[in-house]
Amino acid sequence: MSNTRHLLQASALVAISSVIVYYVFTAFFPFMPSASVEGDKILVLANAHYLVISVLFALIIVFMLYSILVFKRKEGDDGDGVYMHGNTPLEIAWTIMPLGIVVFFAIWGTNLLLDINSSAGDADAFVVEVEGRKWAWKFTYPDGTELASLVVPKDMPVLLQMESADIIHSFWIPEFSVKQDLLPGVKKQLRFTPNKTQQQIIEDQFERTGIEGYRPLVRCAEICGTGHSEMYANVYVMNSLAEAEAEIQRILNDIPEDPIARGEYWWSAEGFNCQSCHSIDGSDGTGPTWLGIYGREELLESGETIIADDAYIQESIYAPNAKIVQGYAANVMIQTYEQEFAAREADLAARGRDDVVILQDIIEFMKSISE
Ligand code: HEC
Ligand SMILES: [Cu+2]
Repeated sequence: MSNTRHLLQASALVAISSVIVYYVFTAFFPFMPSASVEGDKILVLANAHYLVISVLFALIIVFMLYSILVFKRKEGDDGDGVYMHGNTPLEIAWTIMPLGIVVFFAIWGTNLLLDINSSAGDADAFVVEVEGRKWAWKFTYPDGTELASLVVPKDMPVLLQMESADIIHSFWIPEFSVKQDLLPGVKKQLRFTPNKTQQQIIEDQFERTGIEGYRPLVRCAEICGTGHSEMYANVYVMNSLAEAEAEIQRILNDIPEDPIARGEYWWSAEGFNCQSCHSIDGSDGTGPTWLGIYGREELLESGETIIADDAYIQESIYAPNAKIVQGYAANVMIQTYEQEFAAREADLAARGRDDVVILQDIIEFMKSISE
């Protein structure tokens, strides 16, 4: 067989293998379906990477196997191989081509990053202030409402003004593809334009994984301590700005009527995420379990014991460092709940719900799991 025939044959095999490798890659490692304008652009770039990776993989494997199988030593052939010193055109080609590809991707990637981080649309953006802390997210909306969930409109640029209250956290919603670290004392921005509603995101995921009950979440992508895996928040993508504003009001007002259930709501990730440190099933966490807490005899760091009554619980929440439970650390629990409860109660009172006292709800809930 002539050299040209070999080359043509091997090239055809590379082409076929590339396609197969690409399909196997994308079947085994499918991308998260994108739900933002930025995510769509990033997916095109990521897909191009997959393509190049597939061709390179096929190129190496096919030429290697082809050489091993086709140029195998024939029976009785004891001669030396052809002596080759090098092949200058080939060497130039395999230097220039990869360099070209890498430079091409570098330019593409840089432009995309500049485009995604561009502040050009900020004037029309829906601005949300984000605070990350151990271990919860807090979102403050343009009208001042504070919530533990992120609500954004579809087809409108969203600008997040983000800061951490304690250590480094990282804001990540996988379906929007963008991610940004939050640093204490530094405002960081993150921009994205959602182009799918929450319902569409859920349907996409169901189609991809067959798993029911998926919901889009903000996650923390920086290992930030024991409660790291509990540091999440619900994401609601609404059809329009008006719907987003209505949804913020709905979430704010949509709290359980029964004080015990409401106490549990405040404990959960939708409320103040006390659950990231306090269990209600008796298991130990960063803080003591709430199971059986009401009326419990607590041994304090000071060596005293105290009965957990209303006054002690109130002090433990509003001034966490006043008394430290033995075996637990001071300065871990958030110190600002008094103000945060007051702010939430004011938001509720402004909408006619002046009956809600968060501290009382929490105590009622604690009593209900202390029988
Ligand atoms: C970042 C972790 C963390 C979060 C979040 C947190 N706590 Fe705590 N909490 C602690 C730690 C640690 C202690 C034990 C040290 C101490 O006594 O301050 C504690 C102690 C307490 C105690 C006293 C417990 C006892 O057994 O005597 C109460 C009550 C309490 N927390 C309520 C809350 C409430 C209510 C919330 C949510 C609004 C909350 N905590 C959120 C870490 C946390
Ligand atoms: Cu975190």
